[in-house]
Amino acid sequence: MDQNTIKAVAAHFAFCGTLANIKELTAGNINVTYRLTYTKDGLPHQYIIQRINTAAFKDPVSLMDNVGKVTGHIRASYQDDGINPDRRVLTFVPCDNGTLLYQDAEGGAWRAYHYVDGVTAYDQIESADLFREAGRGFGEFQTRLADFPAAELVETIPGFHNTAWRFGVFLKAVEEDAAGRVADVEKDIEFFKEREALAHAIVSKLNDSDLLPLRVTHNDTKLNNVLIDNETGKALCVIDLDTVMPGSSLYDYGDAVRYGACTAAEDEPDTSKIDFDMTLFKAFTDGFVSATAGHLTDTEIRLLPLGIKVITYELAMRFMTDYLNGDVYFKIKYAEHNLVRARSQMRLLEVVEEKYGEMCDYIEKMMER
Ligand code: GN1
Ligand code: MG
Repeated sequence: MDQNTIKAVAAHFAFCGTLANIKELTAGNINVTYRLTYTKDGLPHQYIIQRINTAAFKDPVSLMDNVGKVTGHIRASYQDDGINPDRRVLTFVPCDNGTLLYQDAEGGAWRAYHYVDGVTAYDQIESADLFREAGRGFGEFQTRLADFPAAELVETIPGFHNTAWRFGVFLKAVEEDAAGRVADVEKDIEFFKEREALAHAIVSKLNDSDLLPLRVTHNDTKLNNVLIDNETGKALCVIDLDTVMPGSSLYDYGDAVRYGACTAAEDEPDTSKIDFDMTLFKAFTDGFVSATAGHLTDTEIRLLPLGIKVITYELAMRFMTDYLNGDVYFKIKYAEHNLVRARSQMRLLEVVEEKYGEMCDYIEKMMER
């Protein structure tokens, strides 16, 4: 997007000072993100401005309504505990229509928030301690939202972690073969069909609230969505709140471990580099379970490793579905990017399957303690 477009959009938000710099941040697969630096009286003020992908998020008004409510709830919860919330929760900037959402003449949907300084959003794990902190951060996020009235939230992407529904969408993509790619990936398609049971493993239990309650969850717990304080090494703030909606704690836990305990990038083309680090698994589990203490049921804790398997299966299948559909959902950096992503997650799932028993043993021992 050209700088003049960004400048024109930025003019609608209540930013402080004069715009001095625009930098695109490319980590996300869905929205388009820029960091803006303003200056006033020689001091910098930094903001993030994002164009919401309205192909993925069809109702940006409700989305920002969710985000406003959730951040308000978390802010109040820190204040009640006597903790300054400023670096603990995102602070959104209103625009000139008085809401948190600006819609441009072309239908683009924009929002902005204060950039949190002195923190790092890690793309890769650097130590077990860091991953334990990430676990604590995501666990605390869920705990702070435990008393949030779920009925007030709109489902921003209906069926987002309904793996059974996603399996149906995958089968439809195979049947339609929109991009003419099915013939080349028959074996990959079989991989998902053989494992269909995984598609139902969590959603079939989710209706039983004593076993697996529906909670307000984050639903996109990649490591770079928790900001770590550079000085203390502690998890400070959970970001990317677009998919906060009713869900299962197993998906939040599972998605974070899927991403963080893997020894290679999510889109690593050389699948021989893909392994699953049990030390990191243990560290994250300790952090997450300690920060959700008293909130998770015994069944949820016992099923945590299932969350890793199911979300890895789900994401591999989503990448494969998008490949079959002709790359219409995830941003891609090269032609076969979605296929590479799918195969890397499929390899990861195989490794997770091998280590599954060991993970369950760890959880059982943890529960005896
Ligand atoms: C997308 O854009 P980002 O990185 O926040 C996707 C997640 C996937 C992730 C995989 C709304 O998240 O579900 O796990 O890519 N978000 C959406 O990298 O589909
Ligand atoms: Mg996201």
